[in-house]
Amino acid sequence: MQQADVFLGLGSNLGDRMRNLDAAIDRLSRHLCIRSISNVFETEPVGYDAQPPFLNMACHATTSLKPTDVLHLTQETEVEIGRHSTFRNGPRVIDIDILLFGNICMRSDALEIPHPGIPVRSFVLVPLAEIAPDFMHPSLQKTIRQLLDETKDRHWVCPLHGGQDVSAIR
Ligand code: PH2
Ligand code: MG
Ligand code: MG
Repeated sequence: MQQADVFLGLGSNLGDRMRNLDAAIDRLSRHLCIRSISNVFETEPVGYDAQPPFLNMACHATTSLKPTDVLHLTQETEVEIGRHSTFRNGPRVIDIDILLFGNICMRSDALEIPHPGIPVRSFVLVPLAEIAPDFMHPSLQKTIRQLLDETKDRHWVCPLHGGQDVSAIR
C-alpha cells in the first residue's frame, strides 16, 4: 500500500506528562515512520475545567497502515503507557488522536477523520501549525495556518521552555 501522511495530536495531564509524551513517540516510532514532531505546549484544559493543565504536541508520520490499524496502534499505545478510562474531556495519562490522514474523510462510531476538534481547539492547531502550516484540511479546504488564524478558541497555549525546541533537550 502507498505511504500516507498521518498527523497525530498527543496530550497528557496526569503523572510525568513529558515522559508520557516521550514514551508515546518512542512506541509509535516502532510502527510508523516519524517525520517530525512539534514543540510541546502547556495548555489550558478544554471541556472540563477542574483538572491540571495539559501538555500537548503534534507529530507527522508516514505509514502504509490503514486508518483503523493506526487507530488500534494508538489505542494499544495509550494502554501500554498507562491510560485508564476516565470520562469525556477528563484527565488522562496519555491521549493520542488521529488528526489528519492524507486527504481521507471518514466517519464511523470508532473514528472520525479529520478530527472534528481541529478547527475549534487551539491546543491542536498551534502544535499542528508548526509542523504542517500548509497542509490543506480535506473537508474545510483551508490550510492549518488559515484555521489557526480563524479559530475563535481563546484557551491559553504556552510554549514550554520559552519556545526552545524541546526535541533538542530531550
Ligand atoms: N483533550 C481533551 C479534552 N480537553 N484540553 C487540553 N488543553 N488538551 C487536551 O489534549 C484535551 C483537553 C479530550 O481529548
Ligand atoms: Mg483527544
Ligand atoms: Mg482520544
